[in-house]
Amino acid sequence: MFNAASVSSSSFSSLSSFSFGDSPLPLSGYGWTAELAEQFAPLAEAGLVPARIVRVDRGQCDAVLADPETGEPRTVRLDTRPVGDADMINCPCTGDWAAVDLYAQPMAAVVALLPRSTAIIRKVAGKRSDGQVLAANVDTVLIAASLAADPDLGRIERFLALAWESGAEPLVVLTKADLVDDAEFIRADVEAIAPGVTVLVVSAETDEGMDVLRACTPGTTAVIGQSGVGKSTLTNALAGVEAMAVQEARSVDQKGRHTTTTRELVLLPGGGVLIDTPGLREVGLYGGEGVDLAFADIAELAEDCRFHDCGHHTEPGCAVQAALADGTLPQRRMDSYLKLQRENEWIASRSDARVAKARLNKWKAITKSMRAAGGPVKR
Ligand SMILES: Nc1nc2c(ncn2[C@@H]2O[C@H](COP(=O)(O)OP(=O)(O)OP(=O)(O)O)[C@@H](O)[C@H]2O)c(=O)[nH]1
Ligand SMILES: [Mg+2]
Ligand SMILES: [Zn+2]
Repeated sequence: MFNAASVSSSSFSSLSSFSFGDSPLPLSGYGWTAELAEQFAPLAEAGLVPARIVRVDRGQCDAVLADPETGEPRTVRLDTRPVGDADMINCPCTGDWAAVDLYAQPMAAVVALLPRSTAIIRKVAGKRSDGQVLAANVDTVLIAASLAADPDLGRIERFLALAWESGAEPLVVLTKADLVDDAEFIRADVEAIAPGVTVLVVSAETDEGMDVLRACTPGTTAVIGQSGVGKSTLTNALAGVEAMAVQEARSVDQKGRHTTTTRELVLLPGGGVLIDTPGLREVGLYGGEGVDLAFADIAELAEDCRFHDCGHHTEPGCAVQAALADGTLPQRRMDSYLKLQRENEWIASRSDARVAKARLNKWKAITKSMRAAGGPVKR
């Protein structure tokens, strides 16, 4: 662990002469770029150093930064409390780029986060409408589903909407190919519900398809999916080390045991990093365009509807209804689309309500303080 207090101030004087614009960038293996360095420049001038968060715990995190003495990446423990009381969406998350104050007391601390290029955000479980960030600054969202069970197409569609919404590129990986004979059929079924998305068949057990997968994961990849589908096994296979604990062999129907409990970023030997995540039971959508991107086939059909604002119900000349009637668009997929769309509308209405309420509270606070000060209250 890095202990800021034990490092003499002279060793940090080299920081000012440490240019991230130079090549090679010390954290480039973790995704640091010249653009990020440019964005970070004012913070560097203020004496802060950049670090990538690899794991978050309560009030603290592990992050990788360039050792001020050697320039080599090293993992340090940081206090996240200075930024921790932000709302759930803005609090530090695995994959975030942080600005670190190495001299903070009682320990080195994250004092700011760089704006995220992408973020996987789901609605938290239950009736609340808050969002939770699963991973930040991700280039590829790897959706893992097991071939050992019947593919749950609706769930994969939901994951795809979540992935598209993040701004990253989705990739579907069907795992445990060694356990089935008809992987190709299942792959075709999944491909049909994932327009524009690559669907791979792999086995971490036999190494089938793993080379292709390796080639598909440059930059930052986040693995999401249900518990037990083999996310951590894939992570270990790609990382080439036992970075993550995997589930002990168990019967397939034994539910409710999650092996991975934290989101963790690991370095891949061929370049890039991978974020393993705990199994997702509830995957609520948090609004946005993700659904339309995941159902691009329906959007494309809708372009041929006679009416521009067709609701695809009983309108004459509806191309979507025609596709449902002739079977080119399965009713199951249409129902799935409508369900996710309704969910998004609910979230949107809740978010608007939340924003309106926040505004109202702010107004109340202002008028209250003005009254207290005896000033005029304008309406
Ligand atoms: N036969 C076979 N078993 C696999 C394969 N990949 C994973 N498994 C097994 O599937 C089980 C679950 O694997 P994990 O990697 O722990 O699953 P996970 O998705 O990380 O699960 P959570 O951390 O709970 O979300 C383990 O017993 C693995 O050994 C595979 O390619 N073939
Ligand atoms: Mg796991
Ligand atoms: Zn229509």
